[in-house]
Amino acid sequence: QRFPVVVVGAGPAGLTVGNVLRAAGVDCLVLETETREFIERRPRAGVIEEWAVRGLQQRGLAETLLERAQLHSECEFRFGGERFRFSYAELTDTHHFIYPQQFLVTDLVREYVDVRGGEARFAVRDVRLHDLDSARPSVSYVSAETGEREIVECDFVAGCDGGRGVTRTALPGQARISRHDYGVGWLALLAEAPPSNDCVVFGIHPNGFAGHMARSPEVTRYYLECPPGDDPENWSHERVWSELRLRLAATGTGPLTEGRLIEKRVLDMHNYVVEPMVFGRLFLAGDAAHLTAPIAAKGMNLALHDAFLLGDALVGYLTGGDESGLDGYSETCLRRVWDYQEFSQWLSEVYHGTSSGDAYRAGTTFARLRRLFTSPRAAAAFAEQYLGTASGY
Ligand code: RFL
Repeated sequence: QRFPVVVVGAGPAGLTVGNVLRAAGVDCLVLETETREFIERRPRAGVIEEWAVRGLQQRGLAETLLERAQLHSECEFRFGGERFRFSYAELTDTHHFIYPQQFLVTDLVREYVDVRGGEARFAVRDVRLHDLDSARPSVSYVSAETGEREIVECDFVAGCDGGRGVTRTALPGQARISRHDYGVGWLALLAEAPPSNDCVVFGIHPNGFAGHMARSPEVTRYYLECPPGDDPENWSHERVWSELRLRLAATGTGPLTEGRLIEKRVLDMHNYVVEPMVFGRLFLAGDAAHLTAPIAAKGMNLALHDAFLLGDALVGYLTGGDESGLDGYSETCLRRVWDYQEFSQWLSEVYHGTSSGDAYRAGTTFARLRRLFTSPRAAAAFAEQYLGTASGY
């Protein structure tokens, strides 16, 4: 079997690359270790920046999203018992779109397989990459149907298999992986409860950060800072809701709408960046190349940015022999990646400084927060980074 492109991983990155290729008539094969049903139900991200929505729209991939997503134009910081609204849409002329990741994945799979006729194999096992530094690389996997190892030859491999995939491990020793560990954990929760506020809320409290993010009219994501590696079982229903009430309390706010917790897991906050994102015929995209902890809600947005560039670059080369997109791919992606990494680090200090137990860090955290609400220029700079609208990436 032979395909011009094998895409490893059917997340937002891999499926977007697949769709861009199919729209240009380029054949590709998407390999995914999970079943289609599983990826269509896996809840993760939910905040998409407007430029990314427009990128999907330009590629015919945002029809359902535009019908169903909620548009947000403000967020709210709560600290010192007070609430502070931050109207970022006024400052940037752009919005956040709230659309659960599994809905986007569902739309992208449907479009790729059912509408554009793309090939995909789900529930494959033991994916391996071969001869990446040659002009004829190949990918092999164990098929779910036959239990046999299948080999697919190709011209390019798109490594879109996320933070726990295999494509990154195929990089040679000279690839640099920079890591940053924030030294904190977040208890990530999904509650079967309508949102308790009309926008995202960031609670900055001596007990630790708390976050509130709408996902849909029925489901809300909450976060609670906790020690890294903490056991989710340490967090009973009562403890979760009483900590959320405490850390998100502010004058003038209503009570939280509580509900059954349908997801409760501890995420250790750490980031990494792989440089370059290319080795021979392997091009990494999304979490396979760089992880940003959900601190700034950036991961899926970066995955889409890479996928737009990689999809377009592969089409340019495979349909017209234009090498420029592929040549500049890694450098162009990494500019936005590093910018978002820096923002994530800045925001992490805002969220976690107060609870660090270090009075100096708590003092500087409050200075950062106050500046957002007293200096229009600082507010504009924050909004630009929060929405990813800066030019010159
Ligand atoms: P994905 O989505 O992980 O997709 C990779 C796919 O590859 C499959 N796979 C393999 N396939 C073949 N062979 C292998 N060996 C394979 N190994 C794995 C996996 O099953 C999967 O289907 O990566 P991609 O496409 O790069 O997309 C990245 C995003 O998923 C990620 O950055 C975001 O979810 C991060 N994130 C958020 N990002 C945002 O932009 N906004 C948010 O609000 C936001 N909230 C979040 C988040 C991540 C979270 N978690 C669970 C870490 C909230 C949470 C709780």
